[in-house]
Amino acid sequence: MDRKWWKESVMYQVYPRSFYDSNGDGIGDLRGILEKLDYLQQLGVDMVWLSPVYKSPNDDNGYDISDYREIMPEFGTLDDWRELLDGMHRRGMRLVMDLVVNHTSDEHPWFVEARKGKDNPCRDYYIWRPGKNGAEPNNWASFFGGSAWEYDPGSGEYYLHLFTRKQPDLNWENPRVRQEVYALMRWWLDQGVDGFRMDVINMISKAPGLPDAPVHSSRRYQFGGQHFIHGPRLLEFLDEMKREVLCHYDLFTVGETPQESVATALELIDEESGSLHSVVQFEHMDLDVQDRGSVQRLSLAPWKLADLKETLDRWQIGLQGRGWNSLYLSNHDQGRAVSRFGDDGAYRVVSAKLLATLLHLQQGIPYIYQGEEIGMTNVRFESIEQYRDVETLNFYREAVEERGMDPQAALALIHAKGRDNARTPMQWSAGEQAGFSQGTPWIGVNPNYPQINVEQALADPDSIFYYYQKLIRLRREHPLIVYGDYSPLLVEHPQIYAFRREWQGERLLVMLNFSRESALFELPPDFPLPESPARLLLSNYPVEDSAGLQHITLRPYEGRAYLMK
Ligand code: TEU
Ligand code: CA
Repeated sequence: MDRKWWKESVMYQVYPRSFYDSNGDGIGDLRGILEKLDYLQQLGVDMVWLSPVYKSPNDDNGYDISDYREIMPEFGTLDDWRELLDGMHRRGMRLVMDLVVNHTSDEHPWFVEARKGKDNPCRDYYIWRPGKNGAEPNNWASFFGGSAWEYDPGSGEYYLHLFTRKQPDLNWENPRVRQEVYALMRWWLDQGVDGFRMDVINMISKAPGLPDAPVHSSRRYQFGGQHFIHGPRLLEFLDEMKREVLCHYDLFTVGETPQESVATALELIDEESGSLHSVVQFEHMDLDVQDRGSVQRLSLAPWKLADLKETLDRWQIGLQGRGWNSLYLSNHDQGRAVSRFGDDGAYRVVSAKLLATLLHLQQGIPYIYQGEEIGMTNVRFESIEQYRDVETLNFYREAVEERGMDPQAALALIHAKGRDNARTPMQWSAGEQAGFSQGTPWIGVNPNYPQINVEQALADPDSIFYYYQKLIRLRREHPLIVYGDYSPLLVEHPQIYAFRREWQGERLLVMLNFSRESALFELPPDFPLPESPARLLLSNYPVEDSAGLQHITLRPYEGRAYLMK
């Protein structure tokens, strides 16, 4: 495995709309991020992934782009963006932009043209089909409810949209579309961008004939993923993108790839033959979903530690020596990590630190989602009117109004899994609107902001923020943490997640108690004892005992890391 700058990096994801509002219109913006760069530098992050900032009608909060070379007016201007990029570079940080090219907005000029008629030159930039037996061309469901097809009366045909009807899928079979995408990628790279996070990039190749999906639910529309996830020409398209664009720049590329397995992901990111550097995989994000094959993410089943260990260990071992993991427990599409995988009540602080320890001491790039570094939690708005996310609003309408689900039951699922959990404003202080805006924020602030905010965190030496800062610093000081081989320990233990890292004679022993009860860590008999006493590198509790490693009683959500030769 070659040493690379991106392998040694920690990623911070900014969701601009909710990060910091510099002009009091209630919407986060680029100048707001610029004002907070010193905060990010203090945390110590190396790369910043910016969720989309391009011109958009915001049907899906920027993941519906109407001009790839313009900044969304409410976020600012291209000059603001250039100032932000320059501010990051001057602080030794790199900027990763969000590349959304599986689909555009229906207000993109390409689609406005395409919709004018069947012989418009832009018509086959998108995927149009006549209906079948008076209905949609096939039975695919959209991720955001209803059919994946929208009827266009003007031409009497339907167009495909895997997401909302305002996000028409681009037709990657059309070489002109691919060249347009490569040109816009070069345009941003020539502005100085250091990488791309590629939105659902494994969905760009659809099966020929767009066949029906098998009926596996009583729903009218079925999940058609087998016909558009990791499709027949995906590798060809990405290989062409690599030849045409990626190999000409020193950049980091990560594909957002739902439903990829270790084996299929390696086709995309194998260091020898792949086209991308890493993928954001979803297996651990599906551990608490009722029907894992379904399109409906908003369902709830309790997750089990054994499954989390099995899943993440499989990705650690499966990619080892061949590809590079992206390590995350939350982002703008998921509930808050401490609420979902930790304990956002009595053990919020220690469990948030425990989760950070897991992500930052495995092999891969750790992702910090804005607010995760201060232990921000899920929100529980009382009424659906307080929610903004199109996925949530469509789910609520379909579940309650069409399927008769009890509104409280629907809200309970939204409280647990809704994407707005991650999109309430960043909590900067205990002041008005959590210091996010002088105006009225586009979405309500989480009522716990007086207790959970950056100002409090920076004033508390024992805060989650400083624990993240220490983790990031340790990664910089110990190549063992970045490059060390991974081996799981205590695989069967019901409470403890433990593993070992090894590199050039050094070893790191990590033990994490994922439970509210204490747990006894016992060193496996075949674990080679260190020649010299192990050194406690990090812990989320004060640790007095200097007893050996053989038997350690871990307190609720206690995590420790020992360094040894
Ligand atoms: O998310 C795609 C994605 O993760 C879906 O496969 C997921 O199942 C979906 O969010 C429904 O739960 C990316 C972006 O991260 C997301 O914000 C966008 O809404 C989506 O693509 C469309 O661009
Ligand atoms: Ca603003």
